Amino acid sequence: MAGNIFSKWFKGLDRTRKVTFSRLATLLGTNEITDETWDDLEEIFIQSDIGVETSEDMIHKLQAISKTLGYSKANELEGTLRKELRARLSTPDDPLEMINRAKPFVILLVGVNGSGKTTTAAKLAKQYKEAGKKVMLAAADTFRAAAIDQLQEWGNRLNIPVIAGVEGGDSAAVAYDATTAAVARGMDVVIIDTAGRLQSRYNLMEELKKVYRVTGKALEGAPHAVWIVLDSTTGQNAMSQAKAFKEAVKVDGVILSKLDTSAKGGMAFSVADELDLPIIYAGLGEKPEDLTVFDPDSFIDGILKAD
Ligand SMILES: Nc1nc2c(ncn2[C@@H]2O[C@H](COP(=O)(O)OP(=O)(O)OP(=O)(O)O)[C@@H](O)[C@H]2O)c(=O)[nH]1
Ligand SMILES: [Mg+2]
Repeated sequence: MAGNIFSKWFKGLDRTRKVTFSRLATLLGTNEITDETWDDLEEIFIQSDIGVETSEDMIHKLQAISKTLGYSKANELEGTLRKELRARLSTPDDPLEMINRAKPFVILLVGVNGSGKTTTAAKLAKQYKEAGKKVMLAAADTFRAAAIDQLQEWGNRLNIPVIAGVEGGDSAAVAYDATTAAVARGMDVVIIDTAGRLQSRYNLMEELKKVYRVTGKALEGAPHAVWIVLDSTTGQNAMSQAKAFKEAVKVDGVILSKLDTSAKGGMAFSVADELDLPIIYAGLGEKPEDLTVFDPDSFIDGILKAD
C-alpha cells in the first residue's frame, strides 16, 4: 500500500493507538506469562472498547494457542495476538464496484443524532462523482430546516443535484421522489440522508422502516445498501444502537466515523463479531478524501505499529 495512504491511517488512528493499544507493547515485553498477564491483557482489551464478549473470546483463543505452542514469554504472544485481531475484521467489497450492481444504486444512510450521516453523504457523493458517476443526494432529514440546508449547501458546492422536502414533511416521500427522479434522470447513484434518531424512540424507528419500504416501492430492490454511520468516539455504546437499527431495517454495513478524534477505535473488532456486519468505510478526518474504504491490514498496522 502506498506510503501516503498508510500515513493517513496511522495519523487517523493516533489516539486509539496512543491511548490504549500502545499499552500492549509494554505488556508484551519480555515478562513470563502469568495469570496477571491475562488479566492485564483483558483489561487493555476492554479499555480499548473491544467489548466484553469479544475480549473474553480473544483471551480464550490466545490461552489455548499459547498452551498448545508452549509459550512462556509474553512477547511470544505478539504474532498470535495480531492474527487474532486481524481475523476479526473483514475486507469489504469494493464500494466502487458495488455501486455498479444496480442503476441507480440507492444507498440509505442511517444512525443516531450527530453520528456523521450528512457529512458522510456529501463525502460519498463527491467520491462517486469523481469516479465518473452521476450522483444524486436526497435530504430525507425533514426534522430541521437546517439539515435540509446543510445538504443543499454541499450539493451546490459539489455541483450535485439534491432532492429535498420541506421542514416537517414526510421523509419517506422525499426518498420516494428522489429514487423516482433518479430513475427518470438516468442517475447512477442516489444517496439518501436521513434524520438522526435514537434507537429507543419507537415512532422514529417506525418512520425509518417506512422510508425503507417506500424506497422499495419507487424502485424494486432499493435501497440496495443500508449503511449505518457509527460514531467511533462512542465506543461500545454504538453497538447497542446498531443492534436496534438492524432490527428495524436490513442494515448491510457500517461506516465508522470520527476515528481521528476517537481513542475507542477498538470497537471495530466487535462490529464484525457482535453485529455480523462489514465495515465499509472509515472516517479518518474531516476532509472528503479522509473517508476511506476500510482496510483491515492498515487498521491493524495503524493501531499496533510503534510510533
Ligand atoms: N473529525 C471527524 N469529524 C467528523 C467525521 N465525520 C463527521 N464528522 C463531524 O461530525 C459532526 C456531525 O456530522 P453530521 O454529518 O452533521 O452528523 P449527522 O449524523 O448528519 O447529524 P444529525 O443529522 O444531527 O443526526 C460534523 O461536525 C462533522 O464534521 C470524521 O470522520 N472525523
Ligand atoms: Mg444530518
